[in-house]
Amino acid sequence: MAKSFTLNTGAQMPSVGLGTWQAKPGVVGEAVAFAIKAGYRHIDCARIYGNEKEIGLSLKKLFDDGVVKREDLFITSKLWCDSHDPEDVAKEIDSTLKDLQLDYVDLYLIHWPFRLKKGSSLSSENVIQSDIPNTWSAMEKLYDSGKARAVGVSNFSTKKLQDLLSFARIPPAVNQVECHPVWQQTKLRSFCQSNGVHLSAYSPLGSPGTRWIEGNVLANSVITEVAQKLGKTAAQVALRWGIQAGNSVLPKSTTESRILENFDVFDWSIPADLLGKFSSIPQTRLIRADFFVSPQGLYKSVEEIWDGEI
Ligand code: NDP
Ligand code: 1BO
Repeated sequence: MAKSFTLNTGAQMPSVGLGTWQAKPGVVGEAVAFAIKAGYRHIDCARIYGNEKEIGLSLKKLFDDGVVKREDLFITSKLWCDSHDPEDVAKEIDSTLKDLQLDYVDLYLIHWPFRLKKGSSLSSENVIQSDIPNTWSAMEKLYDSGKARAVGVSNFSTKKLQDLLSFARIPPAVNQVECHPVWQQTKLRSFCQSNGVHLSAYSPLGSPGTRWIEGNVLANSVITEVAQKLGKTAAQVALRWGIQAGNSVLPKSTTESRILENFDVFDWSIPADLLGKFSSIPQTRLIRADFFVSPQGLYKSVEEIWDGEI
């Protein structure tokens, strides 16, 4: 069930993609190769992750060795916050394509709806006013050029997505956001579904390796109880919940056994009686994006960042 989802472009997006944020140099290329040999066909990248060059080398070897064809893969990358100016949008995708050694990406996303001064670090003092209509227009040109076969956004609240849909010539195909059983995005998911925007779930395991995140999704008692009943791991249950909710899921791992485990989510499902239990889980956003917020800055609270969806 749901090995892929159909985007509003007509393209098929495989429902499980390998995440690559914090996948370290020296291991990310091996992880990508291992995942593709295990059957993954979707890799989630971003320029800011600093590892696209190594991923590109790995992809080239897989193509050269005949392991997989380019057209059978779904590759995503993202425009970083310091490159929202239209002239930078075109340059940034060219750098990504050069590093990934590709002619096109299957999906290119505005990574965050917030803008940083050119060349500056991710810190609230570097945040400047966004101009999403202007940036989106440059994204549409990438779609027109064929360098991005679909364009979309990431970390857009329902309000920001609604605003974008009101002026977009090409509607976003995807909104990639935090989503897992402890942050289910019920309102945003329903809005996405009604407007033909696919919700892609980042941190689908709750990002357990990220130091500054508070909370342990995989230890949640509903998830562990369902896992025990079904003879699956907590990670598999979290991923399967996401797919059954209609989301693609992007688990990151550079550990071979976990890469296999996270892909073993297709020939079983969570039955309706157990699925119902997920609605009782208290909800908490884990990636709050405090790094864009300061009392003296453009955005003064986390509530403001997410338009109250917190
Ligand atoms: P995940 O929820 O995918 O968790 C990744 C962590 O879980 C790693 O520490 C990994 O360790 C560990 N892990 C993986 N599989 C298992 C398993 N089966 N059991 C137990 N632990 C496991 O977090 P991410 O935050 O990385 O999100 C996934 C991807 O989503 C990112 O890599 C990125 O591609 C994307 N993303 C996008 C964002 C955006 O702003 N658009 C923000 C955040 C993420 P190990 O590798 O050691 O196995
Ligand atoms: C700041 C976190 C970005 C990961 O995609």
